[in-house]
Amino acid sequence: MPALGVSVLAGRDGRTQLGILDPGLGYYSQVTVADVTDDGISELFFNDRQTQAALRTYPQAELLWSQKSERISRHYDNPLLFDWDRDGELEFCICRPEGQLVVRNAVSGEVEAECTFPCLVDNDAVARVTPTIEMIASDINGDEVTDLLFGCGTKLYAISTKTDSAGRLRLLWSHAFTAAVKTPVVADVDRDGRAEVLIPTANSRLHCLDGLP
Ligand SMILES: [Ca+2]
Ligand SMILES: [Ca+2]
Ligand SMILES: [Ca+2]
Ligand SMILES: [Ca+2]
Repeated sequence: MPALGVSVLAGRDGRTQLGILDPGLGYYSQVTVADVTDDGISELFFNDRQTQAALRTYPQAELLWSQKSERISRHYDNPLLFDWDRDGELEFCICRPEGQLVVRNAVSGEVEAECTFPCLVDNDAVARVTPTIEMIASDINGDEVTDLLFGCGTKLYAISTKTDSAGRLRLLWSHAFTAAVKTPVVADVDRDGRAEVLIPTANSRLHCLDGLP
């Protein structure tokens, strides 16, 4: 079982509690934790530019699975976990630079689905939407299907994970800003029971959009 280059620090004083190093594996990404094996212990997920991996952290650090074959977007490297097929279990999702969403089984790492992002006409050019910032998952229109929100340059896109017969994801809406958008959050800020999207932009503004189209 190969080791990972991981250090886990204690929250109380920042001392290293768990440190494993394998210089051959260049994991460098944001991490996410979730208990996907239902044993009460969280697993740690990586989404490096060339490697996706899940790590057990207790009672000892070891690899749950690792996949090195995907070439993913260099802009988007947060490990995104959400219940893709609404069966109560989380899936691990990544983006490919050619505009594809790859859905992996979070326990085994196996690919469960590959979907295509919608094509959009922008300035008379047809292009696939590809995130340039971290994507988040949330049901913003209340239809109990998880939606994906991400920025691409100065535009924010909301995409349903419901696919059509060709495996394409459906655009819910997009919104253009005058400056580059950063990672949004979803919250019911006016307490009307419906989600809003809060999104910062590079011109030091915070915008609030209705989650519904
Ligand atoms: Ca677990
Ligand atoms: Ca699931
Ligand atoms: Ca939805
Ligand atoms: Ca609201």
